[in-house]
Amino acid sequence: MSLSSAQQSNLVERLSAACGGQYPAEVRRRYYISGPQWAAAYEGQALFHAPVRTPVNFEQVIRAWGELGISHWCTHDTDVIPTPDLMSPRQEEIVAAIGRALREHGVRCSMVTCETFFHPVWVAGPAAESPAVRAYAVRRLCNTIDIGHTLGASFAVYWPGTLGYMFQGVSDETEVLRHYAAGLNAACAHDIKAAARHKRPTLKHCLEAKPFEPQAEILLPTTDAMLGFINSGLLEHPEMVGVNPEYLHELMWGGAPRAALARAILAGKLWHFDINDGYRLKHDVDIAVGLVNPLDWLMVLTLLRGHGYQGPFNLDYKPPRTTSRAGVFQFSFPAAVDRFITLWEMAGEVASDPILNDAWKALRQGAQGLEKADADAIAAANAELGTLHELIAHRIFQVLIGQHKNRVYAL
Ligand code: GLT
Ligand code: MN
Ligand code: MN
Repeated sequence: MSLSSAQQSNLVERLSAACGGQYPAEVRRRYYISGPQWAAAYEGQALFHAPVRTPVNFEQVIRAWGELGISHWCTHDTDVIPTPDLMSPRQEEIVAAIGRALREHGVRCSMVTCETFFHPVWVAGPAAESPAVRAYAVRRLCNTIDIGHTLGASFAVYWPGTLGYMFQGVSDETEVLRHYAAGLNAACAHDIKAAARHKRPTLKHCLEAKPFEPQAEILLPTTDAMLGFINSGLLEHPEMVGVNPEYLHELMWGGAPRAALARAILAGKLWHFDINDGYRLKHDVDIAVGLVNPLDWLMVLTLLRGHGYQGPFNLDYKPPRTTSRAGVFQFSFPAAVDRFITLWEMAGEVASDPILNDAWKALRQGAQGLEKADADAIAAANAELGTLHELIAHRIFQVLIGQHKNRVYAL
């Protein structure tokens, strides 16, 4: 028996009532969650994939965020302004219309980002050999900053995309990185003036790394590389520049996202965070947060809670191609938001769990009175305490599945 299109929609509606997100919009609005224009508008296209969903515009996305309780919206310049209209009177009209839509639907713009990877002008990257390309890149960066201030954004994100190469020897890596730094320096200098003009603080400029794609080799492939670059001496305003790690991008190179985030926290540079999920050493599949690695996500959020992370959680995931246009708003985004909120609250339970706190405290204290002891004596005195490592892992799994609150299973 085949289901008609209307029957299929009814079925999806019925099932998404059970698993498509349950929290009221007012609850969702308490969290600093942002939804990107490009994520909602993604039509399913890729190198081997034709688009499967119809286009949506910023009015539709901002309205959906308002209804769902996704408090913030963010965008690339060209997600909303066609390239030929950038820096033209048409841009002003579009930006004004975005401002009206945000006000009407009670959504705020958190972040703007400059697309420096899609249009043919960027074939040789945003820091290309050609001075004309680089001068154009600077105009685009400055323009994006102006749009950000006009819309009330606090962050600018830079994913350098094609900053890398297909063939060695075409360019000198040190020179490309100097060019890239010059672009950021121009952006920061412009921001200082733009912020004064708008009587606002400067934006927080956040670098986002991705280890593979769209070049064969990437010059700044990890968040650690970005942190090194910020402190390389090439930036004129390193204090204005931080990082926007993406969970999956750290996993893609085989790293531990929680450890990468810890290093950014220590550097005082964890300002913005792209939340999603996926698999190690694979493509940038941008699956919704927690669908692949829920335990790891619980631990990531425990770390961020413990360090008082205050920045946005940006839903940089792509609803899969198999999800219909209606499904994107009906359950894909609400379910992702609610899973994030659930994991965040569970992270609070991990942090305050009495059993875990007993174990952590005992481990931190360690065996006492061993100031003058030798290696064997120290090892022997701590031998039983080491057992707590595994116990902690068992307990955290219990929190993940609700057993710490006496959830039981049919046996
Ligand atoms: C692109 C990339 C994302 C970045 C976006 C911001 S563009 O989709 O894969 O991870 O966050 O430029
Ligand atoms: Mn991202
Ligand atoms: Mn990604």
